[in-house]
Amino acid sequence: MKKIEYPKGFIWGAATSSYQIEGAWNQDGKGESIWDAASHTPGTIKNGDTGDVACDHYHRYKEDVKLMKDIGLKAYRFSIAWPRIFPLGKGKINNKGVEFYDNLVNELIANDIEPCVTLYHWDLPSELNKVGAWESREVVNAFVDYAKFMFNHFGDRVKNWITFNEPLVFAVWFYFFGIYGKKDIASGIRATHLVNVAHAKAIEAYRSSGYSDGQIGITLNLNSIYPKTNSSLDVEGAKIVDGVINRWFLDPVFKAEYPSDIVPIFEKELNFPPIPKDDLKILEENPMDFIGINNYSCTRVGVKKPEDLNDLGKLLLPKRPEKGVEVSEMGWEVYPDGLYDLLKRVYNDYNHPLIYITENGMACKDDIIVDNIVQDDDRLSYLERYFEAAHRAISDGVNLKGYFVWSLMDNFEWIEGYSKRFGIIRVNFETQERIWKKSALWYKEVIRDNGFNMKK
Ligand code: GCO
Repeated sequence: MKKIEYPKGFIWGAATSSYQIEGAWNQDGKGESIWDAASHTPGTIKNGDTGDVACDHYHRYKEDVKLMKDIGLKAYRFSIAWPRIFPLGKGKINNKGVEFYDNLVNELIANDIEPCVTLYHWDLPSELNKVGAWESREVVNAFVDYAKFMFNHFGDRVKNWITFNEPLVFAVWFYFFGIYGKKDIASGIRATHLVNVAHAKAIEAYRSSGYSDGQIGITLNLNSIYPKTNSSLDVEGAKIVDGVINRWFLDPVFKAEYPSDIVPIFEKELNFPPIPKDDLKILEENPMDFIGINNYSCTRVGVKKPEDLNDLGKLLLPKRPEKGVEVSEMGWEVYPDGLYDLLKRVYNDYNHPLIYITENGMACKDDIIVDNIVQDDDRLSYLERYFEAAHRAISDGVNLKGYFVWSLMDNFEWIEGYSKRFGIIRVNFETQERIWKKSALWYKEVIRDNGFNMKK
């Protein structure tokens, strides 16, 4: 048994996002988002599921905050549905939507739970999709106006802000899969740059909002990338994949530049245009306070033929792990050392930033309920091992200040609908009953003791 203790004041939290839990998709003046539109399009989501009701958190937020309090959470990461605040993306404000988040934030604070707000977790107002989504500077400006409103209205109570959640997913994969209405990866790669501009401009707006006692950052989904073998093809392939999924997102927000080995590939393959110098200047002048990392797994790259190195699609498309490898229900490899390597790497390569793990967790089969407790031993074991990996990184000097488990409760898992459960609290989607899982009971003890005894 190994005793693991975290630094004093370590922030233990849990995370969710608006579309995945709120429901009330068209209530109290909320506008339509691209996820309302997608889930209402037959054939898009598994089993025809939608987020129309989801966890009904919009009506049950008090009960949910009480659960957070019972678990002992120090912080709660959630996102704002932009079309609840600005139904058309810009212009007229919807006061009822603002009121909902006022109530939620006040309820959290009354329970000593620190609110951590993500401004954008994918539910773009549909009206802004009509003007070009993330390929359009009009949308960048609308985002900055929305952010300004949020800082001014909530800045007195909210001290932790995240501009964007996972640009790789919403600015690349969504274009690839057609969530904005067209399937075009080149558009997606171009969009990543405008997302970075929007991020930097939002930071600029935050700094001039007068609330200088808070912090603002971005959340990236990052993975450790490993070549399958030591062959030069695998090593070269892993370097390109790392460039595209990690450095392409880290370099601009930390160094105001794009990776020099990837730019020529994108220029050649995807017609990526030259980046305006003024945009890089905005990034340079508006550094962030912290980096949020979402990590669940790792990526292994094997390349068979030299010409495959030029085939981005082939290199990047996720492959099933080899037989015998431990995987989650999503098919993602369980590899805690990947998180350890990642934390060390980001810390060392990007000038020792302040880091939060803003998401980590596991989907697993957890249907067995004994004495009203869900028996999710696999998730508990996963969390224990990932927590230990994070602790090892802290012991090595990494400035990791907090850990947000994904997710507080089972919810709408995007195109997987309700078929995958990530919660530490079970949601019965028929009755909306919340049921504790073993992992939540264990997490409660970890938070209470600020550590745990590692079984192995
Ligand atoms: C993401 C999102 C979450 C997911 C979670 C599990 O990473 O896709 O931030 O909304 O639900 O990661 O897939």
